[in-house]
Amino acid sequence: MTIKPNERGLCELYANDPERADYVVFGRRTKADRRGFLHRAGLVSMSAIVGAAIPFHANMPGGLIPAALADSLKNFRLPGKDGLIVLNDRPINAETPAHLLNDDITPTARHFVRNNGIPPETASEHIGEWMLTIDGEVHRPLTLSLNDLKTNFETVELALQLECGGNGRAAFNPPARGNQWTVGAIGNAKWTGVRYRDLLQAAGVKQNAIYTAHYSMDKHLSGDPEKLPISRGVPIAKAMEAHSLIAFEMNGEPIPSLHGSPARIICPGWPASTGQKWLRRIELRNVVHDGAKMTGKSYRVPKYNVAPGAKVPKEDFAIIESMPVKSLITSHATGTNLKQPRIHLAGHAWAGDRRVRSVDVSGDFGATWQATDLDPPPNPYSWQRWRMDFQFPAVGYYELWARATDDRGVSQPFAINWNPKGYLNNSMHRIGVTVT
Ligand SMILES: Nc1nc2c(c(=O)[nH]1)N[C@H]1C(S)=C(S)[C@@H](COP(=O)(O)O)O[C@H]1N2
Ligand SMILES: [Mo]
Repeated sequence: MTIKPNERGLCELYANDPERADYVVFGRRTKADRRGFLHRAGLVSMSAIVGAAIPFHANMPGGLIPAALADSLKNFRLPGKDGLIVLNDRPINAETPAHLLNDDITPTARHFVRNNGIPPETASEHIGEWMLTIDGEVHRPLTLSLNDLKTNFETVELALQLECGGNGRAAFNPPARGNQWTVGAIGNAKWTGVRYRDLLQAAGVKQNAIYTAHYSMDKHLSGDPEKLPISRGVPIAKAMEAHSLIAFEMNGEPIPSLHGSPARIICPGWPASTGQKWLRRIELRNVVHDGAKMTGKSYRVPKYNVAPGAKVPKEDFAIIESMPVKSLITSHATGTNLKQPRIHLAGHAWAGDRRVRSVDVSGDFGATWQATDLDPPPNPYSWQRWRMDFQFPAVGYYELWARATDDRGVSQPFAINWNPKGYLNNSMHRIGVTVT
């Protein structure tokens, strides 16, 4: 038996249904026959997950869950990534523990990954053939090579926050289906590319255009060529915003395959799903785009607050635009044992389309708050560093809570704002530390 195209990822299978995972990997014929053998497709998948070839694979008995998989998903390794927690391997989804996000510019090795489908083969030899089409409600449809992008338009380099709309979903109760992101589906890499609006202006936006539609080269998990894994878009005004990019470099290198080579969109401050990776076509439309993951309840929340577990009619959902104000403590990890009562505490804060006005920290479960020093962003839509010296009054266990406030005065809440699909959880980040 080979792995069906729509089979769940092996990580998820091993976590939830080890019997079935074993069947998929070892292909044993009956449940009674425990001694299967690792067939080719199984071997390829298993090697990919454990992160290396398995020299003695021929000796592996069926029913043996490799220790690296049996222990927990945290042992899965993604090539090119450092310390990420893999939530799923099909499609690949991995988040970054908060304490590994301490850099002002997130290194590529620590930037989360979220795929909805099967990434295309974008080996360097194909990049010369890559073309981007801009069509639909435009006066002059364009077809541009990577070289055209680089030479015919001004190149800009910006630090941009990219956060998955579902970041924080793991805290929802009742739980929401989907990747159980904790806090690490956020990154702030340096992106180089051209302004989305420069391309649209070159094509000439027609009066009746209201929305963009993004199309890419990745395939639907089912393998069905008629289906797209994701095709999102934004209102024309967001595409025309000076910090929305068609990027071709991440942290000074060509965008790696996992992050959408050779070019992708970044609409910073909005759910990162608006940032189509492996971009091939932008269509301007005279209606709100209705592509994959635009409709139904995808990337939408109820227009009003609802009680946890509430059933909300489809027509009461609205498309998520700006992400809410949020912050992380990144200088120390939960579980850290501190040997001195005074520490330098730091992290980042961001607020979708807005700027962060202040970040406050509490060490007494929210009874009192202390202001932190907050840096301005190096450019709009970058996250902002906050820092402070924090003094613990005595030895013991403490929780440190961080709460950011945006430039309208809106702060992060204590409790999550429940919604059916588990989006936009911006409740305060907490870490637990001991002082001895
Ligand atoms: N083509 C394509 N673009 C995509 C996706 C995808 O599955 N396919 N996932 C989107 C989602 S939901 C997120 S959160 C971001 C993640 O970007 P990253 O993997 O570079 O962190 O890419 C977005 N762009
Ligand atoms: Mo996402």
